Amino acid sequence: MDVVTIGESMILFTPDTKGPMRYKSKYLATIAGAESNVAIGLSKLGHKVGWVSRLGNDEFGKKILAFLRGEGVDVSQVILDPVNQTGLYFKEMISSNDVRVHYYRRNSAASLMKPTDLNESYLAKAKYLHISGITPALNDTCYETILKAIDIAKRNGVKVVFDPNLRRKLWSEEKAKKVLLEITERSDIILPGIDEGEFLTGEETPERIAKTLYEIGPSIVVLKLGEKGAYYYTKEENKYVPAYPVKQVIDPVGAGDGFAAGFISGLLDGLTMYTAVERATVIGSMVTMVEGDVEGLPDRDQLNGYLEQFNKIDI
Ligand code: KDG
Repeated sequence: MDVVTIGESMILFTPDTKGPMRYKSKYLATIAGAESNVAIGLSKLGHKVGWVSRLGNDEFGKKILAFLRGEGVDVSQVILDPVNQTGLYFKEMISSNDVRVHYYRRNSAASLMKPTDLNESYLAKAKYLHISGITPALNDTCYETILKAIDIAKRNGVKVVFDPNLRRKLWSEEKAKKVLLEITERSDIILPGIDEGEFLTGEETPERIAKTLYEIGPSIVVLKLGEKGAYYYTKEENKYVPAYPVKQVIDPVGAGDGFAAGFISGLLDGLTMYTAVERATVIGSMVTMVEGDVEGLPDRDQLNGYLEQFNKIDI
């Protein structure tokens, strides 16, 4: 595997029209989950990716499994839980700038992941382990699973890529900060949004946030700055990378996962740091122009086709 990622995927219900959900009766059912979004993004770009999780042994669990398999993600490590159900999530679109997320995932199958679920030899063979701050927020056993996965990665020279993905609905700020900093310390690469960077460091400018995170542990810090692009910080260099213009934001959820997929893909392809971050910003922006978490993730042809309009081929 090039990349192994661990986390919960859910059935995503989106009402057919914008407005408060209390007035909605028709929903589209698709699949979402930060880590599997990244897995799909990488697979579409031609990389070998495995997704580790638990799903309910129910119709929704089977739908998620079939979807990920169809997108070329290896699901051999997914455990089907006969007792606990697959989690659900609703995306209430009040407007394009006001998207509200509602979770129905307490005691879901994935929230009961535990360290013994991990297959050490499977993780050990990956080049990158991608994890996010959502999984440790789900449950203490999920937190322990993530710590064990990091231990396995460290022992086997697998690089840990961490997206803090702060989800305030899932835990207290105090606990989130403690755990996210603990994982930051043990990660090789961190990909926070600017707000998450501020939350973790107490700093305000991209330069100071990135430097502070770098000093905590990761050797590569890439800060996502939304429509302003990104800023990265490594031992060798630190630079701003501008974003490509977005015609119209249809649905911003999942952009960070597209960013992560683009960046990891760039590293796997041996791009320079600048160009890998550029690929990340491009894919992040492509995701925002399509409704759904994963539907805007491009394959190679779509990525190159999109870049051609900016006269830029192959980033
Ligand atoms: O990054 C997108 C995710 O937020 C979405 O897919 C749902 O995984 C999800 C979560 O826990 O918020």
